[in-house]
Amino acid sequence: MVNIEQYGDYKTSWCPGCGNFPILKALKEALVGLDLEPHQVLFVSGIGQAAKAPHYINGNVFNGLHGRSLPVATGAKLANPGLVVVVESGDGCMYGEGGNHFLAAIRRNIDLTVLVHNNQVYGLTKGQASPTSAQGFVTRAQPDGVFSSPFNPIAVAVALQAGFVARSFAGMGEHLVEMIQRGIRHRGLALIDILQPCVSFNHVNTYDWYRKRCKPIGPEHDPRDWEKAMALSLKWGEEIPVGVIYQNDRPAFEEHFAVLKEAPLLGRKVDKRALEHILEHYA
Ligand SMILES: Cc1ncc(C[n+]2csc(CCOP(=O)(O)OP(=O)(O)O)c2C)c(N)n1
Ligand code: SF4
Repeated sequence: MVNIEQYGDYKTSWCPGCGNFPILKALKEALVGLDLEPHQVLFVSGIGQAAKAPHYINGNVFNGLHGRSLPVATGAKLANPGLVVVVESGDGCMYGEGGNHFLAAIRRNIDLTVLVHNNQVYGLTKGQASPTSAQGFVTRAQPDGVFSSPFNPIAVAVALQAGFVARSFAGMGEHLVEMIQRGIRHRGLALIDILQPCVSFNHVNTYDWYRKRCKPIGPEHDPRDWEKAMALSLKWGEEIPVGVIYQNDRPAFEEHFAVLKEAPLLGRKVDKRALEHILEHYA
């Protein structure tokens, strides 16, 4: 049996009270609950406070460039489909700098679990607006308030028929553990947008603000009903639905490759003659 100590307990550089702490705890609990050993998991991230999460957990890690976690995670999953690949990102890293990769990964439906620590702000670079900041949100860089309308990651993911789309909140530990576990079990791309208070640079969307608004989605919602999921994805304000918003069973990207059906690419020997033949062809 796997235990939580195997995932380590590290000193972090996060501010006391940051919403990243409960997300990291929930991730460890989810992995332990699924009986996954650290060596079976690859954590991939970009740059930002959220992207530091893989530094504070035992497992395989690739820390890439800002916004570039998904291409790395895709390559790793194709090379070794047996790995559980968890992508950890901030909202800026995923929906801003990595926006196009986000769209491509959803369309491909790669079997990745994408955890977005959504604090509606750029935390690491000291509080500029992010793509999910509300209109009118005042920062030192946007003293007159944000002019642009916020990016709705849930609506975009549902519109593109992502494999699994869920929302949770850092202050709802058990709910978050369940969402992460369901995301990991899902074969295909699983997006879990996690509402994460940033106690230093977002004084609007606080723990209390979310606690008053986050409402678990009831059993009356069928996540396989795309039109209802689309309508639910647009709900935000006095009531914010948390839970599985949309799910489907379309094949994961890696299932389309005949070459992967034989065995993972990882560990295969290079056929030198075939390689020489290809190189000669392009010489
Ligand atoms: C290409 C590129 N652009 C900008 C930066 C500067 N930068 C580093 S972290 C960051 C914002 C991170 O915000 P977010 O992804 O929301 O994560 P958080 O720190 O809030 O967890 C920015 C703009 C960078 N490192 N690389
Ligand atoms: S700046 Fe915000 S997101 Fe970054 S560690 Fe501090 S509270 Fe967390």
